[in-house]
Amino acid sequence: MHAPEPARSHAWKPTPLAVLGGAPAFAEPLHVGRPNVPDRAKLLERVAGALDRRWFTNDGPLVQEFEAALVRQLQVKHVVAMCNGTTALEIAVRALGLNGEVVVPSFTFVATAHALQWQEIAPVFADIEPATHLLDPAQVERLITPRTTGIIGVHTWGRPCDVEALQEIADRRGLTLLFDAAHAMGSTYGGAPIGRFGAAEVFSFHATKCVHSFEGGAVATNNDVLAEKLRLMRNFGFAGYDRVVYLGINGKLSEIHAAMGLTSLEDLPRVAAHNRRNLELYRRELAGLSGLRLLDYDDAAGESRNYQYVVVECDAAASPLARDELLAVLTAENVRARRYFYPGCHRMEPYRSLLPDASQRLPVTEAIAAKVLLLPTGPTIGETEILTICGILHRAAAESVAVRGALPPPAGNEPTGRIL
Ligand code: T4K
Repeated sequence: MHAPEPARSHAWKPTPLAVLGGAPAFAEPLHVGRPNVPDRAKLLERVAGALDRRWFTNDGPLVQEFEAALVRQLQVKHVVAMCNGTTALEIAVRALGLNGEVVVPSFTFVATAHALQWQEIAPVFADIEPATHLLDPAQVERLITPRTTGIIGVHTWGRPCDVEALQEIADRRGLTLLFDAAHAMGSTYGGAPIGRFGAAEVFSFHATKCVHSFEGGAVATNNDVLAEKLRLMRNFGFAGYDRVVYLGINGKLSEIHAAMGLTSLEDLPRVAAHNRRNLELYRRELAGLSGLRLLDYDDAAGESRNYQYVVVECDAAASPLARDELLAVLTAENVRARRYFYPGCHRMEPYRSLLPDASQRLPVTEAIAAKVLLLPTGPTIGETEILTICGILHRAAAESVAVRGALPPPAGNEPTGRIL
C-alpha cells in the first residue's frame, strides 16, 4: 500500500514509480539544457538576409550587430564574439598574457580548467563557499605563489562571485582577474550587468544557455588595447590582407550563429521571467521535503538574474534518499536531472593524474559535488512538468524503503579516466 498523498498541488503519479515497475511519467526525456527557440520568423528573416548578402562569416554585419547589442546589454565598451565559450576563454587567457599558475575553482565546467591547461598553464584549484558554490576569496589568497599570474572567478549558476574581494586580492598581489561568465548573461552585480568586471568577462552562447547562438561565446572588456588584441587573435592575427601582426587562431563566429544570438538575446526577458516562475513553483512544491535545499539566487531588489538553473542540494543525512538515488528515480521517469559539476575538475583527467592530492584541500567542493542535482527548467518546462517532477520526488521520499530496495547498490563513485 502506498503512503497517502501529501496536501500539496504536485501531481501524484497515477502509476507506480518507474523504478518500482511503473511506466515512466514522461514519454520523452526532459532535459536540463533544452535549447530555447526564440522568434522563428525573425530568425529566419535574418538567416535569409545573410544568404542574400552571401556574407557568411569573417566579422559580417550580423556579428557586428550582435556585438553592438551585447555592448548595450552589458553596458561595457567592447564585446568580441567568438565561435564558443571555451575558445573565448582560451583567447582571453592568451591575450591577457596569463602563464605559470592561475587560481580557479574546481567546481565549474571542465572548460574553465581546460582553457588554461591547453596552453600549458597550471590551473590551481581553490575551494568554494558552501552557501553559494562560488570561489572563496580566502582560499584563493592561500594558493597564490610566485608563479601565479591570475585568478579566474566563475559566476556559477549566474550568481555573481565576490567581485570586490577578488579584485582587491588581484590588485594587492599584482594579478590579472578574469571572469568566466558563461552562466551569467542577464545577471548583475551591485545593480550593474556582469560583463564589465575584472580585466575581462567571458560568456558562452552554447545551445543550452539562456541566450545562445547554437554555439558561440564572447569576451567583454572595457580595455581598448585588450579588445583590439582579442579581435586580432580570433582572426589568425590578420590586421589586413596579407598582414599578420600576431599569433592568432580561428575563433570567429559565423553569420548564422549571430542571427540566432541576436534573436535569442531579444528573447532574454521572456526566458528569464519564465525561469523565475519555474523556480518559484519548484520552491513551493519542494518545501517540506526533508533534506532538499533549493539554492537561492541572491536576487535582492535592484539585482537581475536569468534563473537558468534550478539547483537542489540533497543532504544525505536528512533526506530519506541519497542524491544518486533521487537521480536514478528521476532518470527512470525520463527526467534527465544532472549532477553539474560532479565530480569536480580535480577528479577529471588530466587533473586527476597531475594533482592526485587535490581533493584533500577541496573539502567544500567534494561535499557540494556529492549533493547537487539540477532539475529541468526553461521555456519548454512549465507547471505540468514541475508538478509531476515534484510529485515524483515526494512519492520517492514516501516510498523510500521500497525505492532503495529496488535500486542496484551504489556503484563506486570514483570516476576513472586516463590520459590518452
Ligand atoms: N565555463 C562554464 C562555467 C560553462 O558552464 C561552460 C559550458 C563553458 C565555460 C564553456 O562554454 P562553451 O564552450 O560550451 O560555449 C553543457 C554545455 O554543453 C556547456 O556549454 C555548458 N557549459 C555545460 C554546463 O552544460 P553537457 O555536456 O552537460 O550538456 P549537453 O551539451 O550534452 O546538453 C545537455 C542536454 O541538453 C543534453 O543531454 C540534451 C539537451 N540538448 C542539448 C543540445 C546541445 C538538446 O536538447 N538540444 C541540443 O541541441 O554540457
